[in-house]
Amino acid sequence: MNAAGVCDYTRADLDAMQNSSAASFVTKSATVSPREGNPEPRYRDTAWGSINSMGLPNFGLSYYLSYVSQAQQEQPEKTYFVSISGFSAEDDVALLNQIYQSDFNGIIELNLSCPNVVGKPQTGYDFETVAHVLDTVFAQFTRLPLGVKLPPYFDLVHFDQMAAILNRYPLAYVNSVNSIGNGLLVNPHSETVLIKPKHGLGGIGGAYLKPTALANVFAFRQRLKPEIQIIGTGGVQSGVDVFEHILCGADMVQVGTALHQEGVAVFERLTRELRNIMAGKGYRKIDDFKGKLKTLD
Ligand code: RRO
Repeated sequence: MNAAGVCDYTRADLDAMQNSSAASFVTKSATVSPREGNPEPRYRDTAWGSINSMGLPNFGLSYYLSYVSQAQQEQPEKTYFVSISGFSAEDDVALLNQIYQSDFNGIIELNLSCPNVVGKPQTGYDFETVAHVLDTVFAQFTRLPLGVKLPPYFDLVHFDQMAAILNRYPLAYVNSVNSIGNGLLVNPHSETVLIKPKHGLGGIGGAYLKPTALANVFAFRQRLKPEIQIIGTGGVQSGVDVFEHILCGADMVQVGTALHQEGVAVFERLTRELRNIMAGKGYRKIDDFKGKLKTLD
């Protein structure tokens, strides 16, 4: 499926996802009120990936709920994801109230890792706030499955600490990872940055991100209780990348930068390439290799 933020902003994007061979889709992270986001240019692809500082542009949660409501009627066998991104626990409660008052019957993704709203730190790096948000959310909202989108972590102690917090809640899943926040890509010819907001700093996706994403999927699979599933996101450009994410423990895989670069045809290609890898190895089902990465010790 798509990673939140890619091919999920406008009705045309969502139509393309709905008509693609992706198993599901997630809508752009939404706030209560529509947001224009940061000034353009705010997204650039490069040979190795992408940089973005979109700044959470979205048409407001009700826009996405009404789109999904119709999609649910068209393809009821499909499971849909709606992503929300409040700026506080109170915001998240308001967003969840809105979802619970609608006819939405899919999965909620709570984005704890938007790196691009100036003055708003990434919640996922503030462990006390993560616990406070999840305490608040799960005190009131347990009917619909809810997962969290996390930023990448880079320290084993942080994996331990975050997993210990996440294991306290009835989370449906953890999605690792969001973009690496506040990287900088430079054009050496023009001697300029590539995007306008934040003096050029932005979230890094694509091939640059894969080793970090795989490490996060693998480290969380070792630490999270088995009921919490894992969505692997980051650097998925080929069937081999999908295979590696699943080998590290991903139950599902999302595509961001490659979807932006290639369009929804990417899903058929990735599926075909994954099937070929599995056939070559004699694997008949995902469970034959999921989470079975071997270590050298
Ligand atoms: O909109 C964005 O700038 C954005 C978001 Br909400 C996010 O979660 N991750 C990202 O790379 N960009």
